[in-house]
Amino acid sequence: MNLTTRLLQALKARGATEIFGIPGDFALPLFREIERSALLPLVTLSHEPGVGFAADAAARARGGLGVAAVTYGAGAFNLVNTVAGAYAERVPLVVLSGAPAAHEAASGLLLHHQVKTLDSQWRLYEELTVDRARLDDADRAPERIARVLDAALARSRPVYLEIPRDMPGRPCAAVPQTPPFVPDAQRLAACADELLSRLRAAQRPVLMVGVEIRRYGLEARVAELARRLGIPVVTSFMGRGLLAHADAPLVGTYLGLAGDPVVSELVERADGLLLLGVIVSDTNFGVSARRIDLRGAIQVYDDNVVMGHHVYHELPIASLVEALLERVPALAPSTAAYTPAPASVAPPPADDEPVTPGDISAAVNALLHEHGPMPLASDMGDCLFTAMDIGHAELVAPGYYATMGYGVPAGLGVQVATGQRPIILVGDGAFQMTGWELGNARRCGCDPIVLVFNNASWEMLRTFEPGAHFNDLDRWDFAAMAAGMGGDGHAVNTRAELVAALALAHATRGRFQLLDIRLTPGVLSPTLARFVKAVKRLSMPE
Ligand code: TPW
Ligand code: MG
Repeated sequence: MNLTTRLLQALKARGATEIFGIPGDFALPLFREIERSALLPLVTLSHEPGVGFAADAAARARGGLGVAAVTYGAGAFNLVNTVAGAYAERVPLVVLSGAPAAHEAASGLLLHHQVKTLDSQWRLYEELTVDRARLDDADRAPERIARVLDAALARSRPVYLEIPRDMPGRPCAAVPQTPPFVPDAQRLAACADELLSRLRAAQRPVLMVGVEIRRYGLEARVAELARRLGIPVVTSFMGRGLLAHADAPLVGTYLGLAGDPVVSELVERADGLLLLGVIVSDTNFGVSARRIDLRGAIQVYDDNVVMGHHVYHELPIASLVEALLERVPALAPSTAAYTPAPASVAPPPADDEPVTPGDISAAVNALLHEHGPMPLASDMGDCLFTAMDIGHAELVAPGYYATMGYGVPAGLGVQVATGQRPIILVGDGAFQMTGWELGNARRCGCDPIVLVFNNASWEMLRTFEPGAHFNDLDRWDFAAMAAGMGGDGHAVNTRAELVAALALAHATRGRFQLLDIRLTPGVLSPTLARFVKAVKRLSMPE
């Protein structure tokens, strides 16, 4: 077997179900072997940012590795922002890049796609990945591939493999399995005991879950732990959608002043706040009414556990959760003192009023209530805050890194990897960046429902810079473009049209359905309106 076959087997064994990519001459031999081996389907898109976002969302939605394959230089540099986002948001994304062969590198000529040196790309990726290897030696390739892919999974961050173009067809041995890391048993025991005694001493303990519990496949175990401990659970902003299908005492999502006051009160008044896999970022904690004393909290993140002045290193979250479960017997669950208010499921009135973002969340809530859950993929913009007003659905979104352009390719990634039809939420500005990837939906076997928040504006920026003209966009006719890309477009101006178009879109399978929802600039979702008010209040001196 050759190097590509061995690589694909190793990717598959680590959860990958497809490869997103765009070829180039340095990557042609790799793509040729990928296609010939037929081990993993190759899904080509139009632009490398789409490739990166789709692979990232595939990994988030199904677990295991996401894979993006590109050519050297122009391809790999085009991918950079998406890998940065995956690093920031803890996604095990594997970048496969073609590269010049060793004899070409020695030719003395500058090679096309080269920047400063032939290593410029490698050095740039050092900043974006937790491990890297150049597969320029078929004998050493198996052990390098194992080390790099297992680092991606263990640390839940991107990695980089550079494959010189004379290598993909070389004979190669099988890729070994890396034995799982076993943490120090005494340290693990001491940490679990201390953590539990702190929680038991608390009058008002709260468990906040973040993205790590999804990345490490721990949702069911964490739900079990929460039930046994009998403590209320909230998700972070970025963790929205976690535990959506688990039986956990889930109260809601913590959004500080922008969110449900019951949840905010619970978190901000907690005297034993356990942050399990939560990224302690401004998007998760920036708009708190009362500053949360993180030194009083228990933070489990990135293989470290921090409690007060005690720090336990090299304790993977999965081991810790198991150690806690061993110590907390499966007793009758304590009284569930907190029951979230059921989300309203009434659709907006079918009248001739203009649509607001709040009408969109209401319409989606009604749709999901009637027809069952669908995963959401959201871009950055008011659409992401609208997603917070949609009942507890699975969600992939760039909640912390906050890059635009994620929504449409992420929706394709979700459907390719899980087979589930998604609802994509995207602003007009973000659609202008990567919306064209919808033209690939038919070929990928995808038929997402795409809700374009068309407010002719970079509205989120306008809220902070109200006087500026540079945030104005033209009013693009996205509905008219859909047919040219192989989908159906629906222009939506009124609430009656919104309800009707959403029902029709849901009933129509096999083609993407784009609702071009014309919004009035300046009209925000309820959550974004509260968020803006909170940011202005917090940044304003008394
Ligand atoms: C890759 C900065 C954050 S939000 C925003 C910009 C330009 C406006 C988004 O406009 P859109 O949505 O999509 O029409 P809405 O609801 O606000 O009208 N470049 C990148 N990422 C980010 N985050 C920016 C710029 C930004
Ligand atoms: Mg907009």
